[in-house]
Amino acid sequence: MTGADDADPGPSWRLVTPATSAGAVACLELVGDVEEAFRRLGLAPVAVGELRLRALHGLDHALIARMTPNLAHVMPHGGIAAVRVAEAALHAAGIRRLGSVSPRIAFPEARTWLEACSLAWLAIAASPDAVDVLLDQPRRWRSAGWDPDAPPPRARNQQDRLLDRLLAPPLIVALGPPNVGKSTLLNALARRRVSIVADRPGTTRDHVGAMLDLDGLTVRYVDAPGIREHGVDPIEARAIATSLVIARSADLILHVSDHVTPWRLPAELAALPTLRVQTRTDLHGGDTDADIAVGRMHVAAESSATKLALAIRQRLVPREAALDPSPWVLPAIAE
Ligand SMILES: Nc1nc2c(ncn2[C@@H]2O[C@H](COP(=O)(O)OP(=O)(O)OP(=O)(O)O)[C@@H](O)[C@H]2O)c(=O)[nH]1
Ligand SMILES: [Mg+2]
Repeated sequence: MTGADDADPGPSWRLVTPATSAGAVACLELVGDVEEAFRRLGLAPVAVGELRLRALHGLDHALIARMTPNLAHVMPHGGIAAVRVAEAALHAAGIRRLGSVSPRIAFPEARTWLEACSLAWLAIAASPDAVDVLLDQPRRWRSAGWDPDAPPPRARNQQDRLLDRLLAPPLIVALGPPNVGKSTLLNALARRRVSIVADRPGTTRDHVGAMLDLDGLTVRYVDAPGIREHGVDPIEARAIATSLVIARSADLILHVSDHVTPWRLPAELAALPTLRVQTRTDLHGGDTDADIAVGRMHVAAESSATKLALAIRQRLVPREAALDPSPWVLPAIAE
């Protein structure tokens, strides 16, 4: 890992908070020659360890936190337009934009390289369950006799890649024939009405996406239109085709059908990890070869939704993987 300011002593910056969604406060990180950055931005200096409110180019006020000689956080209001204006001011001041910053620079409070990497991932990890696992890494590395300031002594393995799903949300796509309760499943998992439900085939015309917390694992969930060949207009046919393309990159396909509507996954998806979900067991009874059977599903149906959430979570990041005391070789943070 190299510090962003190793090669170039001039100031640079990166956006820490997301560029495409609004928040109460945004965070822009100044790296390198921070004094020079303040001067170019027309800001009065802020000493190391100080937190100051400063007018930013007459357009907003920003809290400025100066952590170290070569690191400061500039925190204006977090509206998308406000951040764009701040970005334009940095650009006009000739301050170079970076994709990311070495964790050792971004987290000066970290005592080791591993601690810095864990904190860097903690700042952007998607799942609540990532917190405990990341914070436990220094202890796990010590128990394994690994040096927290040296590259890990083994390559990343399958277990590491499973845990990566706590950092970036895995993709789940629910596929099945029309009118078997796919959208009802999404609403029950989300505990709110995200997708329209009706007792008629073709209710979901285009795919519906949602971020869900399934027992501590954050996932990207896509509810697809019912897959059918007959009685489909060209728009629905395109929506079905798009869902099948999205499904090709799924980490898990939910193969959803009820007892009276047998259905096969399209051949091109057959090799993907699949959880077979049988729905509407209260109407049509149970089956034998499904991985999980659910019935009486509706938004308030806690027990079936909890059972399904646990089953999905277990397929994607088994509890045992998170609790396994062996160290996690974290993915590299792009620099
Ligand atoms: N009795 C009962 N009805 C259910 C259950 N789950 C869904 N339904 C009903 O089944 C019908 C179809 O549900 P949807 O969730 O819209 O089905 P879908 O698979 O999304 O349908 P398409 O979007 O058309 O593919 C609705 O009337 C639901 O209320 C269940 O567990 N029990
Ligand atoms: Mg639907």
